[in-house]
Amino acid sequence: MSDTLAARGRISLTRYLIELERDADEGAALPPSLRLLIEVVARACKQIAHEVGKGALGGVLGEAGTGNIQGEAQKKLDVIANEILLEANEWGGHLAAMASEEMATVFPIPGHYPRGEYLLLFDPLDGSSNIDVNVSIGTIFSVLRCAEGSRPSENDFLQAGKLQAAAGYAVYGPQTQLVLTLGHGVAVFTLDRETHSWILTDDQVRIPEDTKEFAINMSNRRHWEAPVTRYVDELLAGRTGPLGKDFNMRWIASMVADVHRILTRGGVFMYPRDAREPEKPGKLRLLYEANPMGFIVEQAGGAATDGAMRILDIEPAKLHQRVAVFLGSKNEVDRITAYHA
Ligand code: AHM
Ligand code: MG
Repeated sequence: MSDTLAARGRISLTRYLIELERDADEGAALPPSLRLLIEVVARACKQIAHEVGKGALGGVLGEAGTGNIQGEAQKKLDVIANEILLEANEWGGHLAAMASEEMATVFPIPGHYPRGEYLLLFDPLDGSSNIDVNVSIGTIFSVLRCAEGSRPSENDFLQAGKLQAAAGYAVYGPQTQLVLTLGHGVAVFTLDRETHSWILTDDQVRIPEDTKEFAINMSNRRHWEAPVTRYVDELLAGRTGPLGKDFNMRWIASMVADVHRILTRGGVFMYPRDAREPEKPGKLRLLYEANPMGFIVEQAGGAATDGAMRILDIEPAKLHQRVAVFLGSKNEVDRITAYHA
């Protein structure tokens, strides 16, 4: 730990990014407009954290009374967080357009603001079912480059996850943390609630290759496909089964919180496709959830697949495309992927 950047003193997110911007050595310097983008998203996440923290006192709990494109009922905080991210990001000149899990179509930057070279995608409030019960929730974001030229359309967003310029999430839990990758590892910042600044607390995040912990919503067992049932049965068989060791289970029902635990101490997260909605391959969204989380997990030494292929290699066909997700400790993700073969 003593050799990490985080251990060398209080390094703010701004300083961390400025140092990456100056880092011309490896030809991998962070472009100033991408730095601005990350700073703006991080500032918006602080504002969302503030709204989340108000709870019943701020009237932010409960249903919004509207539905999103996925046919899911929106919570008030889904809508509030979406608005915060749009307002924070529309005027800075760093973006060409945005897309959100909570909006039917893409949001082009209004014509009276300068247009930048990036596309921002987000799940403004992940883990919505946990809002009202005061369990960790988060914001997930992904950054793509935009082809130059005409007004961006949905097509511009349909890029494989391996092309992401950056990805991250904020987790609103006992601590508020921001996890970020720019393609050179994963850094974690903790919100200092006294100074309201993001301070680097880990820049050497590594997911152990082996694990004894898994995460899946077991209530869907009867709807799973055979490889998933086989694998989970083996996990449950523990020491006396083919895997030869006991496994523990956690399921928070906030992907951000489950992934955050896996980044911290390892584990395997699964949201398989199942027979409940046969036309939809899984619950989670490729562009707002699976791609950014897949990028982060790989950058921390883990793996992410849909059972058949690497998440980051999937060519998206639709903005709100869904996908099966297996991610986390490499050896277990490899095993479940092999079971699908
Ligand atoms: P959301 O973005 O509407 O909150 O939905 C995504 C969430 C994930 O965070 C979580 O892993 C999953 O849905 C939980 O689903 P379930 O309630 O089926 O267990
Ligand atoms: Mg979500």
